[in-house]
Amino acid sequence: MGNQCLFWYRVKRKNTNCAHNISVFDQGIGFKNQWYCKELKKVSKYVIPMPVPSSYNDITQNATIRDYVGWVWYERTFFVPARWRGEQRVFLRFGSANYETVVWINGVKVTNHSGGYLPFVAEVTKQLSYGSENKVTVALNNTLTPLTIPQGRIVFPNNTDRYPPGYFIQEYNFDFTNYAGIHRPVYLYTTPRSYIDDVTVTTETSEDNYFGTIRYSILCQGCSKDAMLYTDLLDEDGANVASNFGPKNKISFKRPKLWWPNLMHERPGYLYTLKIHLKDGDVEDFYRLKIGVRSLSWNSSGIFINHQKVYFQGFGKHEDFLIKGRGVDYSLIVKDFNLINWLGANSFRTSHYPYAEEIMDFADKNGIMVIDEIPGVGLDHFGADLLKNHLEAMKELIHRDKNRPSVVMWSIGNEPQSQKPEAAPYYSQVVNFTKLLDPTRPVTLVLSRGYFEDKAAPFLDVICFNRYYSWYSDTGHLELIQQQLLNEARNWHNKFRKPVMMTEYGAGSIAGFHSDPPVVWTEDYQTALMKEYFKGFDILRKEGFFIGEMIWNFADFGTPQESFRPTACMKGLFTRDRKPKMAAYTMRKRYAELCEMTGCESACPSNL
Ligand code: GCB
Repeated sequence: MGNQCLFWYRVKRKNTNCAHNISVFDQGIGFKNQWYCKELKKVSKYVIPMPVPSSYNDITQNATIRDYVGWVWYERTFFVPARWRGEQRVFLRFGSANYETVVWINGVKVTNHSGGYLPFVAEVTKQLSYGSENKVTVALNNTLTPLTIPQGRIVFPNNTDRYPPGYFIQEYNFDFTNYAGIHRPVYLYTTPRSYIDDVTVTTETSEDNYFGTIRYSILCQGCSKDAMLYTDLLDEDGANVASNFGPKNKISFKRPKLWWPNLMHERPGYLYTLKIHLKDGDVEDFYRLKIGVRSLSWNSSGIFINHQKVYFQGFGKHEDFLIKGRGVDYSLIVKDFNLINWLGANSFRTSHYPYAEEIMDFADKNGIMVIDEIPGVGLDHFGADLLKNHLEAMKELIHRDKNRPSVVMWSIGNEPQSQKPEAAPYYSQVVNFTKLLDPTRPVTLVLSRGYFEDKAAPFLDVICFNRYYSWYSDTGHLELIQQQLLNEARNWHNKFRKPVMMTEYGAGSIAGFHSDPPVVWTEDYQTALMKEYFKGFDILRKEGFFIGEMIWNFADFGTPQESFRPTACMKGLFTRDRKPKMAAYTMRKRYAELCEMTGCESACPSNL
């Protein structure tokens, strides 16, 4: 099955004037009537073509589909060649689908998954018909509840004067559109009977970076005890650098070509290939994994890569674009990395959920450091059931991204109600669990409550905080930014003795709006505000504990309709369709100057 395939898609019920007066209680109809055993177009006339990968929200002219909450059904047929029968195993893999997914092959349930942003896979060897047509059916539900990650709730207003019976709304604690659909590629792939299922790699370098060490551990499925594993390390030209064997071992070698972040070296993002060869009787399997050799460490005032202190200059992003919503778009990925380079950034945060693997591959290759965040955004209560789902999401994320050199920090969430006493045991458990799975990376949680009330900071390695001085507070008063920024950043550090970075600051601007002196929503105000922050950042950086600045946001992005949002969140350096605002030029200049101050001079844009 190709990855740009066309699914047939059906919403449970056709258009009513408002999406929200569909009752949530009769949404089991597709399950009750076993739609997975039928052809969708035979059970309903409301079947429309729907691309995959894509969000379904903005594909049609129908506001009901845009705002739909509940189960939708996808199906498509595909041909499996006869030569696939027999000696191999076949798997079906979804890059992601938001949020609850159930999958059938030829009417037989093969898997279900909760969570909107991480992959899931099912073995389908036995369910497929070889040498003939097959059918995959997917039921997908985007409803967010107090137990999903992220949280949401379905609210039934009880004012019958204002709302019809059964009317409900989906609420959630974040401002980006909760796009729904099969967002990432769907693949059918094969493996031999016994195969290499997983590899875990960690790397380190000696103090002087003269020696590099790669430790690996290989998980083999279906292998006999006589199975042999051979590992070769290949450089970017395919030349063999070193070899070893066995399921768990290390490779040490001299003069490694290190993985450096952009701006810290003239050749950032160097990747080796770890080529693993399994030989189990007459069965052979090969697995090629791109790896970067780097060391990563941290202390109370900084993060160090290859023993050099890092200063983050980047932004928060979103997976967001016109028409496709959150669907993977290869052209957009390459465009965004061109813009990241043009800006002279060295990092971004995957606000507020894990991004597609295709994006992460580019970050690895381009030396862009990533703060890898799970969708724990805006959590406002902290029970055991939620914790279970939170840990599961963490586990899936680390499983997916553990070998990526670009991932330099795990973020276990964004802006929770961390002043609540229950936040302390909750986040202490999430941090402990994360460290158990991966002790090699620092852990953060992006905070928005005050340093004086926050209960989660003691467990974190790095304090990341978001603040909108002179935008959400003291609107229009640019003259207050420096004082407020300096006080708050210093207080975080003085109280917790950890490195501090600002992961969100910014202002909305409507491209083309200007005024002098600046007023809010103009491009002039957005840039004037940024320049005030820059002054504060420069002072803080010299104090030693302040390790980075990430503006909100890389580009404007889609939000639910709100009277204070002029069609989207407008805090982007770029418009939603990637046209630079004044702020993009201001940032480009800032990042070039910062590189001269903190980066490797010969790697700065002006010297390349
Ligand atoms: C925040 C959130 C981010 C929002 C931003 C805003 O603090 O973390 O998701 O988009 O504010 O623009 O309000």
